[in-house]
Amino acid sequence: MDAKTLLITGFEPFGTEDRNPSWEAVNALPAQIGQWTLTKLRLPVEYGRAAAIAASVADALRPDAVLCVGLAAGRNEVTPEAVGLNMRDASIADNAGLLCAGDPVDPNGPAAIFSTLPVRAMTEAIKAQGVPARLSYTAGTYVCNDLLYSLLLRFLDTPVRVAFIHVPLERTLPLSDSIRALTAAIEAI
Ligand code: PCA
Repeated sequence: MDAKTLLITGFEPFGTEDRNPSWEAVNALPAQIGQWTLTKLRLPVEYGRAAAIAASVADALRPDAVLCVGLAAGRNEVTPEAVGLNMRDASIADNAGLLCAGDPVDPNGPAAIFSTLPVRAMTEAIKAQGVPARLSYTAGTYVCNDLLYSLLLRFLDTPVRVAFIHVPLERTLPLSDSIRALTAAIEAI
């Protein structure tokens, strides 16, 4: 099996939560999963800046794939995301205080871009581990979607494939299940 490089990102805490299970789960992963060597990156919950940091690390690392992970507080399943949307719209500001109401991520970009990793197979692999999962058709319109859309646009027509997985709160799904889900998803890439 060919050795492959994965850039995997999680987010710092935001809103009313003082921990973000996306980073806690990413940080707990081993350095190697199957054929994948992982580089882990913790991102700020800021429109634009999270994607700029991830893109600059990816430019230096030249990974085969970028897998971003975030918290979806209202969900009780692990949800790989099928699509990134060209919209910023949320009732809460980002961690830099920026509030967005229907703004584009990129005024010149397409309305939406499909994920370029096999999100359906990743969803099935998570379910096969006994962890609740569902393929999601919206990553929301906050910073997670901003990151997904920006990276999909940045690496469109390049060999670098991109996807995003939302995990629930730790009081909804134990962190150990989110860690198992991410491991299964990476093995399914
Ligand atoms: N979840 C937020 C942003 C950071 C995170 O972990 C979201 O779903 O947009």
